[in-house]
Amino acid sequence: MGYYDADYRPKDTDVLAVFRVTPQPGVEPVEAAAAVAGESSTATWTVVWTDRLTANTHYQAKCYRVDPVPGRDGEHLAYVAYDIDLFEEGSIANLTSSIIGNVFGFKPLKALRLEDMRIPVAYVKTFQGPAHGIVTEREVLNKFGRPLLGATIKPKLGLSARNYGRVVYEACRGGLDFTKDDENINSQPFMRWRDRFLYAMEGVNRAMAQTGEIKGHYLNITAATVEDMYERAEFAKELGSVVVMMDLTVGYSAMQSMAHWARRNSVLLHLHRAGHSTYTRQKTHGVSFRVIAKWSRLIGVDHVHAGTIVGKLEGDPATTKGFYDTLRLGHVPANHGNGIFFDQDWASMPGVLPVASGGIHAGQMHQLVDLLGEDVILQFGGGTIGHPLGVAAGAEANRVALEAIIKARNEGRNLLKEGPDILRSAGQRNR
Ligand code: CAP
Ligand code: MG
Repeated sequence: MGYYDADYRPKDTDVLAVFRVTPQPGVEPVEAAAAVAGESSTATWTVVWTDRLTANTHYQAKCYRVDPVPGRDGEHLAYVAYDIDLFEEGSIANLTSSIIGNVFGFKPLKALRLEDMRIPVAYVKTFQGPAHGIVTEREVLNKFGRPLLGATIKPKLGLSARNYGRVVYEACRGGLDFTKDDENINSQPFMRWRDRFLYAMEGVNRAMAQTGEIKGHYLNITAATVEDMYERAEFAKELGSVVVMMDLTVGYSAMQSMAHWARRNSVLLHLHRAGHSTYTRQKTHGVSFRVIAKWSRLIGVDHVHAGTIVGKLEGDPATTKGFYDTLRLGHVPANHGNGIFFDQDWASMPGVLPVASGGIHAGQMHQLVDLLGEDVILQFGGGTIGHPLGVAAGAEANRVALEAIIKARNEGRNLLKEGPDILRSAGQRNR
């Protein structure tokens, strides 16, 4: 029906996608791949009379290449090109309704994974991108040449607002740049959102006065409705917060609304990728996080969680490097080793600060800085609040470890070899 065309040469303005397709037994890979192209663009399950009423075939997505995956029985990589006319300008909801709308439940497929996308410059330019970006954020915070440090307040749920504010204060005065609400802290009976905002900001303000540094607490504005989210964001701004936070669970349109709000109000916007593993983790089905990273940059968040390599959560170094490059570089070259299938030109769209978080601590600082670089936020929740000498001591340990590692790095020393020794000597000096 025209959805497979091996001679098609993608145009510079086409949106490209690569899917890992595992057809059902007996289904030809090319047939399955063409079905993916059809279902994610114009097709229904049969030929319809009205097909002939559309002006021309450029509305049909084209699968232009299908490659077997070496060593992975039954898996194929299918490359699909979509004409830019198929998408509404500046709408992730519309883009995703096409690309991942129906096709993942398709019967001829045993499994399907969206591995990567190339967003053409013409379409990139219809999105606002990060409200601030890495350079502006550093200027706002007056912090340069090192990763930023944060901590998620723990336990996740159950603290009263006043105790919560105490932890914010201790962590910020001890040396962190940010503290953070957890993904599932919204407005529960044990701590309503206004109380949390008031006590957290009191902690931030006291720590700023004491240290002379700019500090922030990511106030999670995630709520049942976008109207509630606006109300919470406005209150955060009124209290002088430099940053607000939302969870991926709020959905693409709510995230785009909040990104517009953040830009209009000059407040940094942090995105916690809560829920992503339900569809990013399986290697043959779902959506790669690298695609979510691209959508997040288009949406216009300033921070997004992007994995750690070390720590309690799953992640391998090459793939994680691919996520970080996708978020930070202006032009991302294709690199199959890192899971990046296409060159991506961001057309000067500012970068997003990746956040490394999940079971990490000061003892891994040399690995974290070496693997993730300086434009990153390192977040230690348990790794700050679990310190045997208290919250402020935990924060200080992280700050001292980071500064020791940055100093060694600036002196050109090998962190991965020397890491623990550098930390030990910094610790002794500190004592
Ligand atoms: C980390 C964390 C974050 C995860 C998110 C948690 O706490 O608050 O939500 O790191 O994962 O609830 O586990 P700790 P990711 O610092 O105490 O481990 O960054 O991969 O999205
Ligand atoms: Mg959390």
